[in-house]
Amino acid sequence: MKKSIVISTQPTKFSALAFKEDFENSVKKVADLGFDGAELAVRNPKDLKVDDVINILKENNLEVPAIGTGQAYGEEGLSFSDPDEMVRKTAVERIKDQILFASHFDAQVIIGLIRGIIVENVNKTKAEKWTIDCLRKCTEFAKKYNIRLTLEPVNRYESNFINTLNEGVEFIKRVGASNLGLLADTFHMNIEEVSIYDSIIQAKDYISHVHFADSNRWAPGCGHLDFVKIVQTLKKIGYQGYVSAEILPLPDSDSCALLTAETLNRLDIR
Ligand code: LER
Ligand code: MN
Repeated sequence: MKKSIVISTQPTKFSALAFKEDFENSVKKVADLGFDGAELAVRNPKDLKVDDVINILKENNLEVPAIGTGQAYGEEGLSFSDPDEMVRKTAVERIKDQILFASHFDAQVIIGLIRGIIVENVNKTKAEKWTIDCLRKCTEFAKKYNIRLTLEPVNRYESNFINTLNEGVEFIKRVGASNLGLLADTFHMNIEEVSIYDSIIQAKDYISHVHFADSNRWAPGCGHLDFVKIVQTLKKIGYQGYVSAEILPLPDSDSCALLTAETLNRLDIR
């Protein structure tokens, strides 16, 4: 397993980001702390100087395991389950741009909050079908660039569908794309799963990326989750990908990143 932490390439209102200001400086700090990679949270790749981003990561010897895409939902309302066809189409176009951006790093593209919520008076079956159609369009496009997408179950307070790992697996089966995996986020799992460990084991063939945050979304080690057991379970299923800290910048960015690095080293993530 390898370790990373999420850095936003621009300021944003999404709170669970250790770093969201001064991109270059944040990348340097993450490299100095010994992380193997930096997951990038990107609102719109078209707003970025892509060559500069590539160079900064290269100079600091950091991989990019995944690209987070939720800001397009949080800040622009783009989503795969919106009743408005134009909104869904724009969401798909945005993810295609994210796939092109991800292809510079061989990163996975996260489908988390961008799936949206099933809004009032919309039939659930219909909204799921729209979401599946969008996911099929994106996975087809991603195949041309050898890029994987990773579907993230999130807790009930952030979306009203795909909340558990098992619901994620069932959804992935319905999409039927070989390049769609599952993202297991310990913060959401703590709210939704009966057993974090059993659900990891049951979803073992699908998990392609992992987000780490403690029960309070602080750095791992700052809440009441049993990360020793979580890591043991990930090792048991033979997970060899990244664990990426998606955490609140508390008490401040530098301290939460340091706490994360210390905990992940103690847990022998390598
Ligand atoms: C949102 O809470 C989250 O965990 C993100 O990774 C989803 O895009
Ligand atoms: Mn997450």
